[in-house]
Amino acid sequence: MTRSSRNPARNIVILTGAGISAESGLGTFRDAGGIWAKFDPMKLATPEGYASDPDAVLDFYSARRANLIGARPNAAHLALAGLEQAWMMAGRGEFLLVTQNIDDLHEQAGSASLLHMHGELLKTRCTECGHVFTDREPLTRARACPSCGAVGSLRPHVVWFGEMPLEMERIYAALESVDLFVAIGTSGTVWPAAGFVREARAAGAWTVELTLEPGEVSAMFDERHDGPATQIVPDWAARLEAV
Ligand code: BV8
Repeated sequence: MTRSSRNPARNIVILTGAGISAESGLGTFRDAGGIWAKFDPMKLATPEGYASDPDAVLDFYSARRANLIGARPNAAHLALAGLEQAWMMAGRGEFLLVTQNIDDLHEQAGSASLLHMHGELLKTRCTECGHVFTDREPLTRARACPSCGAVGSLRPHVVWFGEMPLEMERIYAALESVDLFVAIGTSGTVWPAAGFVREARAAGAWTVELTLEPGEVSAMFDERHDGPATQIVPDWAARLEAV
């Protein structure tokens, strides 16, 4: 199959990163003033960090969880939810939204065919029994697991550095038959997500990147659009719906 933006795409995979939520007031990671500029990810987003100072890690995620409670989806999130509905109504093919983000703004916007490869900030996991539950409360070591009753075993249900991202088989299966791969608001810094564009190209897909500025794998994309997500994503989605 020739790689061309002209083939009306059937199977689409969209990968989003922190940049799509930036205009909803949630911090990115590597932009100036980003989260990792203020906090050391190796101390706060690794199993080793959690083992050596659980209270510091639980406080870090509790603060991000509190910050998320008031956040709302922006025009870019809403445009992707609208594109998914149009795609499914037209019976065009498969639609999968893979997000690296741990916020719930895609859900709030109405996205349904969605998976969080790095977990979810509003979910908590028990390290004793593995129970995962929706949780908007601050995380502390004093809390007990609602399932097994263990105390001091709760952690955020997010994927830390060195941990296996979630639903990788489902993602790689989708990338094997993708016609159109779109990365939105991600710097292409974190693996294995940064390598998805390579899998998509190997499947013969047309690849598009929509971010504020080029990132670490931008050269691998067939097509790029620079700008704030709330401006470039709705325009891009509207053009795609019209194809
Ligand atoms: C793993 C959850 C084994 C926690 C996060 C090669 C292969 C495999 C692994 C590695 C490898 N090399 C190195 C590794 C290890 C590591 C890694 O990638 N390290 C990096 C730092 C080099 N990877 C891992 O440990 C992963 N696990 O590898 O397991 C394995 C191997 C193979 C296959 C399976 C398993 C686990 C990584 C997950 C870590 N957890 N988050 C938390 O959030 O606290 S990662 C964290 O950074 C975020 O979740 C986010 O996903 C990620 C990437 O950040 P971005 O989303 O891209 O955000 P960033 O700030 O970087 O960029 C913002 C972008 O937005 C920019 O492009 C900017 O221009 C743009 N932007 C800004 N404003 C706007 C905008 N765009 C549009 N509009 C705007 N307004």
